[in-house]
Amino acid sequence: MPNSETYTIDVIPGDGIGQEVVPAAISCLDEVASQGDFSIQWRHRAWGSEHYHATGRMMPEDGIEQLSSGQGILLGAVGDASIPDDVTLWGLLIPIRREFEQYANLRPNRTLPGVPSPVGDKDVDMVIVRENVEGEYSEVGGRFHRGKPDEFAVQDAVFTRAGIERVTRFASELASSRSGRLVSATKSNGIIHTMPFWDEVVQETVAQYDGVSLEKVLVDALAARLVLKPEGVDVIVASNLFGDILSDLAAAVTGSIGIAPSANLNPEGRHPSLFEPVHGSAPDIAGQGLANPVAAIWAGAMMLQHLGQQDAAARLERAFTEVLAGGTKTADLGGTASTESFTEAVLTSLRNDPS
Ligand code: GGG
Repeated sequence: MPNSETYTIDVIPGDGIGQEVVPAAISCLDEVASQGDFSIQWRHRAWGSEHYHATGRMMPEDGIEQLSSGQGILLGAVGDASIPDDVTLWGLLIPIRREFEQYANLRPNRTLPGVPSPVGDKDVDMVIVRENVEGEYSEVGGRFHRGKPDEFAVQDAVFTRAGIERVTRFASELASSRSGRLVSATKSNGIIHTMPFWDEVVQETVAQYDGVSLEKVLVDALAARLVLKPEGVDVIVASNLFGDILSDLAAAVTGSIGIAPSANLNPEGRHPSLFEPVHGSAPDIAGQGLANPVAAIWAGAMMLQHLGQQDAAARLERAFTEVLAGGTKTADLGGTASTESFTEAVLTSLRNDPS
């Protein structure tokens, strides 16, 4: 993609610390853009829980239509104690993922210099590919006999052949560009319909990729392995729920959920993709300047990569890595830096990067 391009990006800081980490990411992205001779036109969307209290909706009725003309979306966090979590998530993030067919949720996890793992000296460099639009996150089901002693709830997971195939193709291509090793998270010993189907379709799909080996691992055993022996795990393909849980776990193993980014990709480029930190709104620390902006900045770097600005993405990753390695860290990593002072340090590092 040529330089001197202007990208139109929708920005939804959302709730809690989203309001703090997104401005931090924007200032780093603007800086790296000015150095790379491209620019970003931000379309600010004040959507989220405050919007819900004012209008009864997390985003306007035509929110998806408004976003559809942009080239990407940068999101902070959703979740507020005053609104049920299913309302916040299903009112904003999940419809965006689904309407824009962002079926591949890429979640990298890497040990960074200066960031110790809470479970000892680990050398982690893995990517979790989370199926992002179906599976356990399903609207099929219901609550019955409400308020009665025999009340019950049913939730049906929905797995489609096409859905499993496309995310597995994505993960296989990624594995092929890395070590060639792909792990599939399953639970086909206990979940007797959907998970054997998942295993079968994953296996058939991976077989089409020469040089990609497949290891099928029960998700509980995989969780233990990510804590005890994460070295050697490279690319993981997982269902919506398993991928969500494993990626928080992997983030914690590499030091903090405050450093984990994610890209919700529509790989065919028919719709905008969405970039966000893995973490949520963290109401316990919101508004205090304590939030770690690394995950949001790193998500911004993933957005640049997706837009074809590889050099700028690499500069940005180098900058926050250098700052962490130099010992400037927020409280979640045992440091004393505020969101603002950490971001200033990244901006200084960017300005001093001669390349
Ligand atoms: N950074 C976006 C955010 O707030 N995520 C919180 C969350 O609970 N997400 C659930 C999910 O990704 O399925």
